[in-house]
Amino acid sequence: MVVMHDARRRARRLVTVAAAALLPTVALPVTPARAATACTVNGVPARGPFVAGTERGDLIVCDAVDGGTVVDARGGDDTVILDGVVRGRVRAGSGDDRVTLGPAGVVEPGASVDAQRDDDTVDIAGVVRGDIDGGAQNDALTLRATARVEVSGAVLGAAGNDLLRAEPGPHPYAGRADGGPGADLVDLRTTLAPTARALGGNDFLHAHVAFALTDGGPGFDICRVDAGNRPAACEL
Ligand SMILES: [Ca+2]
Ligand SMILES: [Ca+2]
Ligand SMILES: [Ca+2]
Repeated sequence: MVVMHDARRRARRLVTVAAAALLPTVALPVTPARAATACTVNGVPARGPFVAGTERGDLIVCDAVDGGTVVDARGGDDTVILDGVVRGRVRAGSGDDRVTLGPAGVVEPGASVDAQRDDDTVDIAGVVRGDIDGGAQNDALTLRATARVEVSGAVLGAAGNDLLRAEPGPHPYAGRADGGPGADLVDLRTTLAPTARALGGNDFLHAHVAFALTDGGPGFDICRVDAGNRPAACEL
């Protein structure tokens, strides 16, 4: 029996070697190298997979956040600057934080940037394909003229009375803009692409040109659309 098994194993090995020899020598497509996490925390380089601030106010700057990485500024009033591709998760923690997605910043699908608790300021000048969230309490989220929110992207006020404003720019807003619970001011001074969804709770909703759905949703909503599709579910 042992001899039989050995013979079979040897035969199998021979077949494997032969198959490998027959493989064409064409170059297989190479997936582009992903940038490894590259951040600094108060000037000290940090490479992940967990980039942590302290319970005090920190300055965290990232040129790349890889898919397996969590960046957590923790407590304190932190400044978080994202100036490259974000594939992982970024959290600003409690405290009144300032989170910036610079012009070279990209939040990829599945990635998230969450300012979390307290009154945060979120400034967006880059590309949004994932989620950017103000977190609980009263946040101010501003999309600069260079910002581009694609169909998979979402900018969310979440709980609290939030201000979500988009400055006029060349890229139509194609994703979701949602004040979430609370009395929000959603002021989109840009064009909404047909794929866009502008939603509110008890809100003031404004869209400059809407080829999309502007939906007051439940609650008392005041809606203004300068041109394009009329808003839905608005009380005023
Ligand atoms: Ca901190
Ligand atoms: Ca916060
Ligand atoms: Ca809200």
